[in-house]
Amino acid sequence: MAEAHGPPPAGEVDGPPPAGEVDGPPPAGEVDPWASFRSGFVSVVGRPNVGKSTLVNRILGTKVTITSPRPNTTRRSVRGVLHRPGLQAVLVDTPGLHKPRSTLGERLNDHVAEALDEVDVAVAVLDATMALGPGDRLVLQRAATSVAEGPPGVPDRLRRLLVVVNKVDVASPAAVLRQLAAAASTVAAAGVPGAAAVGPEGAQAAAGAGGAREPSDPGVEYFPVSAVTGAGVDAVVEAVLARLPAGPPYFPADAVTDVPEAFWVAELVREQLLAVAREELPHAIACRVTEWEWPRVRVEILVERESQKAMVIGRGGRVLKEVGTSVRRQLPPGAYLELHVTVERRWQMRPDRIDQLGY
Ligand SMILES: Nc1nc2c(ncn2[C@@H]2O[C@H](COP(=O)(O)OP(=O)(O)OP(=O)(O)O)[C@@H](O)[C@H]2O)c(=O)[nH]1
Ligand SMILES: [Mg+2]
Repeated sequence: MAEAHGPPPAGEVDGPPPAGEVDGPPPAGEVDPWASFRSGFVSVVGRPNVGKSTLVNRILGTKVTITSPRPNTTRRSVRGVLHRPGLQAVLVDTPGLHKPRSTLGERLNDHVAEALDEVDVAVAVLDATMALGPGDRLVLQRAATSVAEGPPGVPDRLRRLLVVVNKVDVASPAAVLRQLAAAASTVAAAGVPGAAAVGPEGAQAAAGAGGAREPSDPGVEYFPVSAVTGAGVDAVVEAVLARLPAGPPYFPADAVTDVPEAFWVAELVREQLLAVAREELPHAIACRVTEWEWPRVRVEILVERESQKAMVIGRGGRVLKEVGTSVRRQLPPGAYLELHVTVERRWQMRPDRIDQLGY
């Protein structure tokens, strides 16, 4: 990536202003400027490594969240804002829901639960190349329950669940069909009110051009897509936008993400390290900006063992050097990165350390 994508400089976006307060409420008697505006939070959930972050970046057309072939790459919810005339969708990329083996893992799952709380649209992502497993079923169940729970009085609440079968570029059509059908049966079996109307036939209909469903089916829609090639993604975007409820913009018109610049730089460093990492190393790595005197930025890289430190540095510092070069390419010109590797045993078990890292 040749130019800096992603968030604006630190401090410019401090998260969304309270609903309705973007330009202040209209004085009594005046027309509400946001009366016909529609907006909402769209949480993208799924097992680790199914392609959630790749999909979010693809939908936004810019990189706001890091991706890698390693599971549990995303460690906190990242919000990216999709602007359309009269519409604003806040896409929430979440960590992969998994069986936690550390305090960090529990924290990641907590982020998923939070993102599904009071969500406007839930996008459950599955990997077409892997048979539907217990983890996927849990994701579908949680997402279906979440959209079915609220808000009260909204008809067709399950319409707010979109199921995406991703990686169709590397899966056989038969595998894609199987996954769509398995997802639909799971949703139907989830015991969520309204879900029974969705059957495998609805999912089979969806296997054609993106997002088709039975005309009589009031519920969930299914989308075969490739987040990498972009195939089928437009249909997901259309479906998301069509489901946004009435509401004011949550972010200013020029906001792309709520990720602070310092966190973003640390994430870019971690992304490059994940690209070269092996075995147990991905989970052991954490990055944090410890000094920010732009253009000089100091990033601390945490690992859990001396042997991992050696891997991250590489022979003669080769790995660190490559990482620095790749990250600098994605930052504004002139950035000077200082990368320091520190060993800290069991940091993944320490809530205070996890807080400090921003996960
Ligand atoms: N072939 C193919 N690969 C994909 C597709 N989408 C994502 N990937 C790859 O799958 C891997 C995981 O992608 P991510 O977007 O990081 O997955 P994630 O679901 O965000 O993973 P976690 O953050 O770990 O939960 C990366 O190597 C991606 O390049 C796709 O549509 N096709
Ligand atoms: Mg991710």
